[in-house]
Amino acid sequence: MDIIKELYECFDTKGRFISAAPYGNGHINDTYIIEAELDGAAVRYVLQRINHEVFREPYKLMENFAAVTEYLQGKQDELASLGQTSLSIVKTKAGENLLKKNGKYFRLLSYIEGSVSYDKVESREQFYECAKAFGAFQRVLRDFPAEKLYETIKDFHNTPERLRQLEDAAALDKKGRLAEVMPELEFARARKDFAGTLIREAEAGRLPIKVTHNDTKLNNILFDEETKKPVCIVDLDTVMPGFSVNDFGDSIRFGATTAAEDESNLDLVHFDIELFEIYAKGFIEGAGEGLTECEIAMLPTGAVMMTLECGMRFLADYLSGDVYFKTSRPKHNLDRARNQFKLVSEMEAKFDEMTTIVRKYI
Ligand code: ADP
Ligand code: GN1
Ligand code: MG
Repeated sequence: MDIIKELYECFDTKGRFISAAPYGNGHINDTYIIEAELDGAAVRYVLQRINHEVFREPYKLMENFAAVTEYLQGKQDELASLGQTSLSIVKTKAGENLLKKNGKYFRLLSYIEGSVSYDKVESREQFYECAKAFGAFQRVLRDFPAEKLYETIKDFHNTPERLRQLEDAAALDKKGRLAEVMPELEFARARKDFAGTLIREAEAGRLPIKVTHNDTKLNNILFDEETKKPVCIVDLDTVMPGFSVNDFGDSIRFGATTAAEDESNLDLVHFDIELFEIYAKGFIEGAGEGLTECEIAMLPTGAVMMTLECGMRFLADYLSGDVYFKTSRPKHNLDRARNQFKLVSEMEAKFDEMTTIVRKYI
C-alpha cells in the first residue's frame, strides 16, 4: 500500500495516512478507502483510479464530474430536503481535480461517513427509496446546462450502436468464442428493430433529452447505515444528456430481479414485476412534474432496452476477451449476458402488465 500512501500525499489533505484497502464492487474504476488521522480523529477518503481505457479523456471526465458536483453543492438545500448530500472532491496539492502519476489517473473524494451501498435489493422499501432518489436526481439537475457536458463515453446508451459493436466483436471473434454464443447473438439480432425505439421516438420529437445519470444501479447510491435512506448518489462519470427512461430502466435491470446480475443458474433469475411497480411509483414521484406523458408511457421500454443493451455489452466483451468489465471467473461476462437476456425474455412476456402499471401514473 506504499503506492497508495504516495498517491494520497499528492492531494491537499491534512490527515496523516494510516491505511488503505480496496473498496466497493464497481466494474470499471479501482476504488480504495483511505483511513487517515487528524488531531487524534479518524478521517476517511475514497481514492479512485479512473479507468482511462474506458474514459479516454480523464481530464474532460473530471471537468464534468466537478461541474456536476459543484452544481449539486449549490443545490444543497434541495438535496437536504431529500435527506441527501453531494460528493466533494479533494484537490491535489497543485490545485487540480485529477492526479496523473505513472501514466495513471486518480481522484480523491471525501468519504461519506455512515454510508453503505448494496449489490442486491434488500427490501421493497429500500428499492422504493432508491427510485425516489434517482428520480429526484434528474429533477435536481433539470436546469443544469447540458451543453457544458462532455460525452465521456461516446454513444454510451445508443442501443443500435451497441448492437453494431456486438456484431463487430462477433466478426472479429478474437478469442474463438463465437460458436459458443450463437444463441445469445441471435437473441440480440432478433431485437434489432426494437433497439432503435427510443432514438426513433426522440427523432420524432416525442421523447425529450435530459441530463441523466446513465448508470443507475443500486450500488451507485449510498444509503445511511442507520436510517437506510439514500444519502448520496455516486459514480457521476457518466452524467450526460440522455433519456430519463434509460435511468429508470438501468435500475430495473439491476434491481427488479430475483438474483444478482452475474447469477449463472438461470433458474434463479426472474424479473420481479412487484419490484418494477414499486420502482415505477418511486421514480415518478421523485422526478416530480419532470416526466412527460410520453416518458412515463415509455418506462417499460426503457427497462427492456437497458437490460437488452447491458446483455449485449457483456456479450460483446466476452467475445472481445473480457477487456472492459472486471471479471473474476472465465465465463463471467457470458453468465452476465445470459442472465440479462433471461430477464429481457421475462420482461417481454410481462410488457402489457408493465404498461398497465405505468399508465396509472399518467
Ligand atoms: P465504479 O465506476 O467502479 O463503479 P464508483 O464511483 O461507483 O466506481 O465507486 C465504487 C463504490 O465505492 C461505490 O459503489 C460505493 O459503494 C463506493 N463509494 C464511491 N464513492 C464514495 C464516497 N464518496 N463515500 C463512500 N463510498 C463511496
Ligand atoms: C458498469 O462502473 P459501474 O460498475 O457502476 C458500467 C455500466 C453497466 C454496469 C453493469 C462506465 O457500472 O454501464 O451498466 O457496469 N459503467 C460503465 O453492472 O461502463
Ligand atoms: Mg459504480
